[in-house]
Amino acid sequence: MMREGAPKTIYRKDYEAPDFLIDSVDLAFDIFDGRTRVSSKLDIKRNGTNQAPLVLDGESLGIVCLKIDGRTLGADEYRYTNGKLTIDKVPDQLCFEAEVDITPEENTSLEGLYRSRTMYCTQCEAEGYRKITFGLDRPDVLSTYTVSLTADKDTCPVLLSNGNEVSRSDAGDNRHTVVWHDPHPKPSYLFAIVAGDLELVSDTFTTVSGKTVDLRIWVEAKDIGYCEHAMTSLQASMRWDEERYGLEYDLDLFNIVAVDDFNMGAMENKSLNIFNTSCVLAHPDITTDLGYQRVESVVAHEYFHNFSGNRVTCRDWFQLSLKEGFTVYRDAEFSADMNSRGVKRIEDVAFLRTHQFAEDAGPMAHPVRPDSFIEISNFYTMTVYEKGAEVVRMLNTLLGDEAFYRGASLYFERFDGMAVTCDDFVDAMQEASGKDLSQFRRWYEQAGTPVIAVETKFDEASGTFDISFAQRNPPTPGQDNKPPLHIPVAMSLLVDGKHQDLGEGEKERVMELTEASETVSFSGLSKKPVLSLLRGFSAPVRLELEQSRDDLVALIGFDDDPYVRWDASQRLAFEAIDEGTGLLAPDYIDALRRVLDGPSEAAMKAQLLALPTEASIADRHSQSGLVDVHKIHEAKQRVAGALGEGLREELTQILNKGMAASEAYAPSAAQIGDRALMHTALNLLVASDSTWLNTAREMYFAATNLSDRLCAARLVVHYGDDVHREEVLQHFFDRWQSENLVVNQWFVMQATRPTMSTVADVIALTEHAAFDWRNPNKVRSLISSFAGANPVAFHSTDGSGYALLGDAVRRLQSDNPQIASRMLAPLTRFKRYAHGQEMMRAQLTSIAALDNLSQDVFEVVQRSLSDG
Ligand code: B3K
Ligand code: ZN
Repeated sequence: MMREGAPKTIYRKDYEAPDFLIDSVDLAFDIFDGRTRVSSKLDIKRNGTNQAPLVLDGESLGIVCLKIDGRTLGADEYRYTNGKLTIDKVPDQLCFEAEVDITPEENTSLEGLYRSRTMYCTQCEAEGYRKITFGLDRPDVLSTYTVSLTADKDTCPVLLSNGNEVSRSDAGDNRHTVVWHDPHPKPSYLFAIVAGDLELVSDTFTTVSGKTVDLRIWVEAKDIGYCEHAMTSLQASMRWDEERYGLEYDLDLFNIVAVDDFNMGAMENKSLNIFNTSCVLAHPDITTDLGYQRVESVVAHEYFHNFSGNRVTCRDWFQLSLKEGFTVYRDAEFSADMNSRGVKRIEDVAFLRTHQFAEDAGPMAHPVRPDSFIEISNFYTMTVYEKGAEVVRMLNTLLGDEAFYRGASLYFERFDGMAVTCDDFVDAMQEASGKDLSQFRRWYEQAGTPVIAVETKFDEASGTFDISFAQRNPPTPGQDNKPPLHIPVAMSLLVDGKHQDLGEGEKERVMELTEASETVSFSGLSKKPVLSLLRGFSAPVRLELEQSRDDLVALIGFDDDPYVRWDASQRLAFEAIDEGTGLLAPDYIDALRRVLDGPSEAAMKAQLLALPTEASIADRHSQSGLVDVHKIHEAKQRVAGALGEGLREELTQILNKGMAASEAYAPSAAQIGDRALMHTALNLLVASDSTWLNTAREMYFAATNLSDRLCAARLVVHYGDDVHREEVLQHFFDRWQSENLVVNQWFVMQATRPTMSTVADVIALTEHAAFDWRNPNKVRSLISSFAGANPVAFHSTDGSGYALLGDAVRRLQSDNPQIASRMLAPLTRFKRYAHGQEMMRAQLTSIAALDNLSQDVFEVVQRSLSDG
């Protein structure tokens, strides 16, 4: 269902404290097949002195009865329109009661209370609570909740809500009731219930002070064998938050429920986290290495929200990055500690630079703390999450660990149980460190990716090296002129492969840029140094820095910063790809050969060897002109082939060693690195000579885990002949059709085949029995990976790829506005492309003309069409 009423822009500057607060909420759910009755009782008090009417949020609720202080309201005593219930004259303190009917079975938006396969579950963030019952559905109204659930004993044996179980009783008629109470006041967006037929995997965690916490993971019976990794990840997260931030879990029970139909990855409801099955289930047969790491990081992310988000929450949704940016930073540091720190950083930087930079350069660009929105669901973005995490990382870099953790502790103590702002967070950091962060706050206000142009000069006679920096902040929609930001730039200097002493024994220095242009000098150098700049990717900026091929080769070989090494190898790859012939300079091949022969860990070798994604090449090209995706694809394939050819011996060795490995599968950092390197090797070899597809086919049939199986299958499906492609696709489906998550990968592999005929294949697959428009994972696997990760097919010259996406959005947009709106992203950046702009625009225009347009899709389409 769409929101009622015309789309309305909401501005951050218009924030006002609520007119009323709710101390406690009593809810009773009476769940029947086809109808759920929700009874609520709210203890409301006026907040302040104005005599404003009581206005409660509530969307599409079937009112059965409303009462104030025990008296039933007549129909003339309230108005219920456009999602608001208004009662004009109310006392300063009152007990409001409502009985409403809702129909979770018909809720296709997957927001509010809905049904997924064998269970009922809720998703309230950001504004789903109002689809369940009346309330003040805003994050700055915190209440304690008591929740009673009544349902059929056979179909809903498990009844869960937040907090602790208080009682269970027989309700007659084969029904039962369970009552829950959560002692921690919380906003409505953290409320949750689950009712269904679920099985349990349980374990415990003993906190630092010796308290035993019950950990329960609830899944459908068929998935009971897939919970171990999530459980270990949860325990590791709980320990990490104690050790790193001094945060000890605050209840005796922590639940995770796995749900198959879910709009995003997971949700941090207080003590009742609800997860997309794709982010919690794991087993070598159904989960890739990346999948294992994703489960670990999402479990940690949601757990970490218990403090950064739940105990200290957001005052309003403009502050979303307060909880999301900080929590992404926390989970990234956790994953870095659990796996390879350098490789984790490279993966995150690659993602940010490719996807967040593109968002920041497109029509949806917005500050980490947005100034306005129509639909808040559209602002769960890479800017709010990933760039927001970079902003917190920069604070850590500027303050140093000690002051940063003091600032974090001050923040958690001072604002415990409160709903606060990004400024409150920076205030705590500033107070704890004594550092002036006034200019730094611009990172929250200014959209767009800063560009730093760097020039260097070496004076041989005096041994002086000057580095000058010029900072530009390009215009974004609604922000034309922006003052300079406070940017930490970590650097070091190498001479003959050695990091130089920059004074007082320091080998790395963090420079703090604050001006539009500035210069630093280093003297006493015996030779012109090689500059190692933006170490650790110390700020989310684009660097314009010319370095010679020799310098880049030296950085790959000798720098001790994984990001700088990787960036240097990417730059050599970019040059080779842009050059276009597929003839590779020997220094590039030699540099990579030395990497492969050298001591780096396997995962790092794989990163250094891997060519940039087509999306990141496109982003780079978009800086200086229009993007030609077909040309990029061909040029990259040629370079891949030449690399495979040039390194054939080394790659063959890696592959043979990998295929002979007999260790039992483990998602350990070491094994994951070995497999990544082997897969990169096979990819390059196949690009160089298609007879390697025979090896891929062998690997497919011999594989004992999904990572190997999928790497091999993908190669055969993408590059093999029709016979082998069909053979592998059929075999894969026959073997794994009962595993939803594996079938999703089967869709992805077909949707990303880089050829124009994929358009027809994807259209045909939407009719496949295993496809389901109502399941977001299926839609993402088939449609979003086609549009987002297959530029060659999506940008088919006849426009059929755009039409496919346009049709999918038109089909979904009123049933599930959130998914439809997210899916649209690849069409919104039409201005970047050399071809197809008009056809992309036509799709957007036709979506804009729909008469039942959801406000989610409306906002994205409108911003895209009015850009520039
Ligand atoms: N906080 C949720 C995201 C909710 C998205 C609502 N449209 C998951 C997370 O970031 O942890
Ligand atoms: Zn989050």
